[in-house]
Amino acid sequence: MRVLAITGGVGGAKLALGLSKVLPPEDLLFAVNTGDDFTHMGLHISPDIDSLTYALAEQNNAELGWGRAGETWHFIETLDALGGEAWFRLGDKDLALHTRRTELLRGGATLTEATALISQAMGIRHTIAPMSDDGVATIVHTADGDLAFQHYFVRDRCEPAVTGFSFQGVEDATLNPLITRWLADCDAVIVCPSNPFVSVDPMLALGDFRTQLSRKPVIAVSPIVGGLAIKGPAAKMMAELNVPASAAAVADYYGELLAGFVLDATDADQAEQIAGPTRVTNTIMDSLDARVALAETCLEFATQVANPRT
Ligand code: FO1
Repeated sequence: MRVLAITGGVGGAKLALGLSKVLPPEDLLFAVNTGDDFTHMGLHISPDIDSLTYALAEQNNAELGWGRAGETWHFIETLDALGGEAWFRLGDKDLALHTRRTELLRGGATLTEATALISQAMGIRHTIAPMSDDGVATIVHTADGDLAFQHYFVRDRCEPAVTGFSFQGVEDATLNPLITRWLADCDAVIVCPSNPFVSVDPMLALGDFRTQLSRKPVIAVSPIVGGLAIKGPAAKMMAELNVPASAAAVADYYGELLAGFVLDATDADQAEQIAGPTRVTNTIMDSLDARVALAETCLEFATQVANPRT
């Protein structure tokens, strides 16, 4: 089965690793959000590409939930001592990745090409496709004004109450042709358990991606379990947007995009509230085995719902 996996940062990257253990590179492409990207200290930072890269290389920093394992912080601590901007913590090894990506981009490589070279250097066989090689910047609208994503997420620790989001540049950005080509002849699409608003929506806003997706069986895994996001501000955002922080509300939010929805056993009682096929299983990916088991369940479920959508 050929699959397109749509993912953002940390939560989605866990399932991504599970899928990479079950499907070979010729049957699995990752489409990853780049709305979190920004230029910081002159470096092009792509946080969700970083999270997916480190996850697939099994080098992710499990304690932090982002960044690289076995990190040291001499650069950022020295920068801080010199009065530099240290709110966005760049580990010493992580800094090398951002430097290498920036160098490649300055040399004329696309983000897709730079990502492929870095993936190769890290021994990753699967292809990571940035959602676009054009710049798209997620803007967080809050009661106190607009914030660049990393200012909201890291500098202000997701504290401001959100009123909405916009994706600067999305109207002029082109969906990565790698994704368009893959989608044309893949069998199913899996939306990994990422934040619907700031990890998945930026992609769905690109070009005719929604239309392309409507021709394929799309299943999503709930990023909300027991009213909480496994990681990140999704539940808080939902409360601030007056959307119940529940698995059923996420299914409802995605609406007719989905042919099926996977939710955690904790929320089994919500399954009957959800229109369309559901699969109740363990979605807490606290081990590699759990990541692989959920990946296998998703593939099985995708096969089950993969009737051609008229
Ligand atoms: N997240 C934090 O909460 N604090 C940080 O200092 C931080 C630094 C950082 C550096 C590189 C990188 O790729 C990601 C980093 N993140 C940090 C995570 C990042 O803000 C989020 O992973 C995404 O933007 C949301 O998924």
